[in-house]
Formats: sequence, structure tokens, C-alpha cells
Amino acid sequence: MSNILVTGAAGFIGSNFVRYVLRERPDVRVIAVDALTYAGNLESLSDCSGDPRFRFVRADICDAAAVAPVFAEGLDAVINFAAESHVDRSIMGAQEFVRTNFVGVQVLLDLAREHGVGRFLQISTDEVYGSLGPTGKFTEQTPIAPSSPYSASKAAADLLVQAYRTTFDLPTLITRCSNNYGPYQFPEKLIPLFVTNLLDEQKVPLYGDGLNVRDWIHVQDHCEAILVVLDRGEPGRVYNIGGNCELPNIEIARGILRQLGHDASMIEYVKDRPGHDRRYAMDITRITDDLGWQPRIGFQRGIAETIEWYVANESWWRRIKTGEYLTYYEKQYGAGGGIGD
Ligand code: NAD
Ligand code: TDX
Repeated sequence: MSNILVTGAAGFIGSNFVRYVLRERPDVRVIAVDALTYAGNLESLSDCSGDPRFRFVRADICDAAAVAPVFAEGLDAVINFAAESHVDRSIMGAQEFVRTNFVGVQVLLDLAREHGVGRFLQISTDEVYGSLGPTGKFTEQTPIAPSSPYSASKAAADLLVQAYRTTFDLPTLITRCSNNYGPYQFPEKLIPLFVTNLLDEQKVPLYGDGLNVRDWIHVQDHCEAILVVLDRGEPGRVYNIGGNCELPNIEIARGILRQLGHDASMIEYVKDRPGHDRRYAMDITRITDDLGWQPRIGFQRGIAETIEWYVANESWWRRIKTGEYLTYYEKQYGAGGGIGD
């Protein structure tokens, strides 16, 4: 049995990854750590709670004393998903972003050193590279040039991770992925916000001219890529991950409107996001050539299934929109406990 720590496990990608790794790897035990901020939802892991190889610990990654006992159990790998992840919130206030996304990573890196963790995988983002013009793609050699407080905090963490590799020979890896979509995404992000608004017969707010381009990847493909990098990635390296699927936001909006039986009158053009990156596109040659990974889920199928998931799982997002999900942990486990404790 190997022990892996997954931080930020109650978030969108973390919860999908935990489910995926428990299914794919019968020899892996997962310790899921999450502070349960507004973005953390234990209901996203409710189907894992009965698995004897799964345990949940509520802890803040910035709190070394709270996280240290998990490291003391002996960890083969740490995968750090924990972050403040929403660009718009980072524009409203950067403090939590610097705290979790930078200081939290320093705390985890020090614990990883102290306890001799086998692999440390930092989940980063394409946004650290900044914005592209109409042509070209980000490679791992593209200089870091973040635009938002969110992406700056993620870029700073990447530099720290690489410094721990250089200075202490820590076996670190960094993945930088493009925009994810799929089940369990918090309905503040473009796709679930638009889908759930339309299901409630509300308009969808499109920023600026709607022509900003993102490279979309299904979360399942991202999870597969993470496991490939964890297994076979070369320590010290950065791996870009992307969906080879560039689309302007207006196209995403139109596709969702079509599937849900609405027309363009439901689009409301709103004031643009300050510092809004125009275009992201990932060159994934390294992970494809060196590790043999490539995305498998085409966007047409992936988005159709994702929209169906939100239609079928209304109770999951409805409880978020009403705020009820925030009381789930205490109701189920009391103030101090956790699943599997
Ligand atoms: P999310 O906001 O859905 O989840 C983040 C999770 O981290 C939440 O469960 C939250 O409770 C937890 N968390 C926040 N602060 C914490 C702290 N101090 N201690 C412990 N837990 C804490 O985000 P996501 O979309 O799942 O993103 C996960 C990671 O992937 C992030 O690091 C993000 O930067 C990166 N990423 C996301 C995308 C995307 O499209 N969503 C793309 C590329 C990279
Ligand atoms: O209401 C909206 N209207 C709109 O037009 C929202 C929420 C977004 N947008 C636009 C802004 C972006 O161009 O849609 C695009 C996608 O926006 P988000 O869903 O907020 O994602 P983005 O800012 O691209 O960042 C995401 O991908 C990279 C994740 O939130 C990050 O955590 C990840 O690192």
C-alpha cells in the first residue's frame, strides 16, 4: 500500500482526482486534507466516504501543526490542489490568495523535506504564463508573466517549488493545466455558472466582447495526466497539460444556450474583468512525447455530458447556491471529527 496526501480534496479537481485514484489504484490509500473554505464541499466526496482506503482530515495547509501529523504517517506522495482558485475573487482581495497559494505551499514543502516525502506534485495553472496574442502557444520554456493576483500567487508558488528542488533536492514536480470543466465545479466559474443560471431561467454574464479564448480540458483527462506525471514524471520538471481545444467564451455560451433550449437573448454583456487575459493555449508536446499522455475526451461529448450532470445533480449545486452545503461537515461529523477518523 502506498499513502498519498491530496490537499484541496474537497474542491472541484481534487474531489475528481480522489475518486479517480481510488478507482484506478487498489494499492493506494488517500488522505484527503481540506480546510473547507467556501469552495470546499465534502458532499463532492460523499461516494468515497465508505472506502476503507479513504480518510478525510479537515486542516488548513498554512497551519503546519495541523498538517504535520499526516506527514508523520509517512507519505509516498503529496499532490497539492489546495488553493484559492477564482480570478475575480483575487481582484476583490489578494490576501487569502497569497496566504494559501504561496505561504501554504511553503508550509507543505517544509513538511515534505522534514518527513522525506517520495514525490511532491504542485498543481499549477496555464495562467502563470500570462496572456497570448492571436498566435502561438505556451511551452514550459515560456517566461512566467502572470496578470492577476491569483495567477501571481500561483507563479510565486511555482518558483518556490523549484527553489526547493534546486536548494534541497526535494523530488518536486509541477503541472500547469488549462481550463477544466466537468462535474463538481463550483458554480462561480464560467461553465457551471452559465448552466445553473439558465436552469434557473436567469441571464448569463459574458465579460467584455466575449472573445477571450481558453483551452478547455475535461477534468477526467486532467486527472489522468496528473497520475501519469506522478508515476513517471522527471523530478524538477514542469509539465504543461491542455485539451487542444481553444474556444472563445461566446462559443461556450452559445453551446450551453443551445443544449438548454435558450437563445442569445439570455446573454448579458457585462463590464470586462480588469486585466482579463485574452488568450491561453497550451503546447503539450513534452507530456505527450515523454510520458505518452494526451487528452481523450472531445469537447462536444464532454460539455454535453457535463451539462447533463448539472441537470441530473441539481441538489448538489442548489445546496451551494443556498449556502446549505456549508453546514454539511458539522452536521455529519461534529466540530472536530472527519470521515474515516
Ligand atoms: P477549487 O476552488 O474548486 O478547490 C480548491 C480547494 O482547496 C477547496 O476545496 C478549498 O476548500 C481548498 N482550500 C482552499 N484554501 C485552503 C487551505 N488554506 N488549506 C486547505 N485547503 C484549502 O479549485 P479547483 O478548480 O479544484 O483547482 C484546484 C487546483 O488546480 C488549484 O491549485 C488551481 O490553481 C489549479 N487549477 C485549476 C484549474 C481550473 O480550471 N479549475 C486549471 C488549472 C489549475
Ligand atoms: O461570469 C463570467 N463571465 C465570463 O465571461 C465568468 C465567471 C467568467 N467569464 C470569462 C472569463 C474567462 O475569460 O470566462 C472565462 C473563464 O473564466 P473562469 O471560469 O473564471 O476561469 P479563468 O479565469 O479562465 O480561470 C480558470 O482556469 C485556470 C480557473 O478558475 C483557474 O483556477 C485556473 O487556474
